[in-house]
Amino acid sequence: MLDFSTIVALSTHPGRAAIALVRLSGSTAYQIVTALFDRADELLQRPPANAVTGLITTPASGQLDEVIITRYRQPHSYTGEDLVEISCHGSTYIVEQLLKACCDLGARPATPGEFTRRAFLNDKLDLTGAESVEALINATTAFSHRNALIQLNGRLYDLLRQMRQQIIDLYALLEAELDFSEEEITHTPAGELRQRVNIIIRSQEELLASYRLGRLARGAQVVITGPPNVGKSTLMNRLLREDRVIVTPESGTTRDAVSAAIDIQGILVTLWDTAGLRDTTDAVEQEGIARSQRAIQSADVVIHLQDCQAELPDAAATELISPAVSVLQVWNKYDLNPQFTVPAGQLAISAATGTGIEELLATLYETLTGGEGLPGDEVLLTNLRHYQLLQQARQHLLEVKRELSAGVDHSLVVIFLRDAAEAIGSIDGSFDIEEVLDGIFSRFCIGK
Ligand SMILES: Nc1nc2c(ncn2[C@@H]2O[C@H](COP(=O)(O)OP(=O)(O)OP(=O)(O)O)[C@@H](O)[C@H]2O)c(=O)[nH]1
Ligand SMILES: [Mg+2]
Repeated sequence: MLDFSTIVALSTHPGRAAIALVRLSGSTAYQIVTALFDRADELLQRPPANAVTGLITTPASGQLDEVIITRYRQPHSYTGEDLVEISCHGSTYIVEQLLKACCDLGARPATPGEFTRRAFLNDKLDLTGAESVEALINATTAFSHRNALIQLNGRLYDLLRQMRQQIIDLYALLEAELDFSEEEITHTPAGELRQRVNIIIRSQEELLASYRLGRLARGAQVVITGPPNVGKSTLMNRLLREDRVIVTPESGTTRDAVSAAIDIQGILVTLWDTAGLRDTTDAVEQEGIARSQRAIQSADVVIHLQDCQAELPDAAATELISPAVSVLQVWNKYDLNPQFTVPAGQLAISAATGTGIEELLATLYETLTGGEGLPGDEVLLTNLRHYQLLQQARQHLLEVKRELSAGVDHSLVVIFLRDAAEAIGSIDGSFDIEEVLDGIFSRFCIGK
């Protein structure tokens, strides 16, 4: 059951800070503030979205803080409900006392995402908008920020709406034709129907293909692997530009898979330094190697590092890497063997001196983006849920196409069209197809 009781939460980061923001949303939000705030009368008399400074006093703490309160009136608030934002000083004691006082007056602590969930339930945001808020909050690079903003601005929503409308128009047309015999109205030729379906499938495929780059908005996993002592940890430190992981002349120094993030031209890359792969009886090292193997299996790109002084190429890592993963073959310690002939399509570097590192970063970027680089301004699919639902919609339209080619009646075609429209509707949360169809049929004028 939906619970619309008044909720309260700290919206800024927990912990000591100059300012903290506490939000209250729901039908009793004004009442609660009235009980705590000395200038509540003025707050409620002024037009909404005006800030009022005053004192908060709670039964448990007495006078608590000087705060600034802004109130928003439903439906013109983030949640669509009466909403109050209290900016207090960012002391953990003040925040704790304020939250407690609100709860004593009948509010309950909000669950994660509940303010945005209410915004969705009150039609302030569609699902893609709600998800973009989360993506925007988590954006740490220019690329993830750009994608979240495009989605927040509703451009993905508009694209999906348009696609779904084309499907519904087709559905409405065929549904209407099913009700009439050949003599009563002229039926649309199958060739024309197929063409309309093809146009929609093409736009779906274009959007689906954008996921290849769009998924990078969530970041990428890059694993450094190779035999012991080839300089994996030295390379990790070089790429991070800090002395993060332990480097020694001993083999088997790194025992655990260690990760850290870097920004490569807007892509958040999580780098993994791993234990060198070799046969060992040491239990800790064996566990480290098992972790290396798991990291390799979930990698987007593997940097397979080898020592360019080695007599034989390393086979241990090669066996582990799935053919689906991109591998960069990189030869390290080039400073110790400058005569080394670099095989075509591979790289030679010196993690110790920095030679070849810029080239490695450029190659990494190129590999991650499939040589295309990051796009300028177009809408990309960044979310696996969206990708899967759009893929489902495409499958349904392929069935529509098959049915149309088989030339039988259209009773199955309308079912598949409906499924396709529902799959797309599930992306933005507007899956109530009946409502949309009501609107369409009311515009139809077929006289019966
Ligand atoms: N001359 C030279 N020495 C390097 C280079 N890269 C690493 N080394 C040295 O090689 C030794 C091993 O380096 P690590 O980075 O610990 O190697 P690793 O691959 O992490 O080794 P394990 O963790 O044991 O698997 C250290 O003494 C490094 O200083 C390089 O490019 N040139
Ligand atoms: Mg190491």
